[in-house]
Amino acid sequence: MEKPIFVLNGPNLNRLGTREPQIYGTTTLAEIEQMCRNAVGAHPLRFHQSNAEHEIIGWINEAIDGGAGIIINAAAYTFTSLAILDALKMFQGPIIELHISNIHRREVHYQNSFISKVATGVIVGLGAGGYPLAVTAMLEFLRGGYGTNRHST
Ligand code: CA2
Repeated sequence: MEKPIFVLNGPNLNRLGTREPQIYGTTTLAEIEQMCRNAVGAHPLRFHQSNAEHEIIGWINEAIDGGAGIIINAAAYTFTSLAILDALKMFQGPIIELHISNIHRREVHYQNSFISKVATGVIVGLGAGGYPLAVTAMLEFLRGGYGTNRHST
């Protein structure tokens, strides 16, 4: 059995599609999950969302024990959570950080991502469409197509 790819979503992303469509679009998280499942094909996929830091850390721990790769939109925890950073540091496989909006053109408190310190690659500003792109890129990483190192630099 192949190891699953984990797609992890942080606080408030359960509300996607319900407000601020000019920033976050109109696609719901359930629709994003389906987009990821369409993109991943036969490879196993775990898709989760939580508003609780400890639950996200629990899934990262599961990935450490038996996951192929992690795609993570940690939402506001991106900029606050050393605990999530510490957990990701223990993961040996590729990590793709993802944001629906382009965090780099937003307010100053969205500028310093802890997760970028350990991410193999980053996708920002492509809306919900960033998720299937991240899944496709992850499959390519796992195939060794972008080199076998966890870090692309
Ligand atoms: O652009 C992203 O994906 C973000 O990770 C979303 C986070 C924000 O803190 C990051 O800076 C960028 C916020 C998610 C808020 O969730 C919403 C859900 C529904 C409607 C509006 C926001």
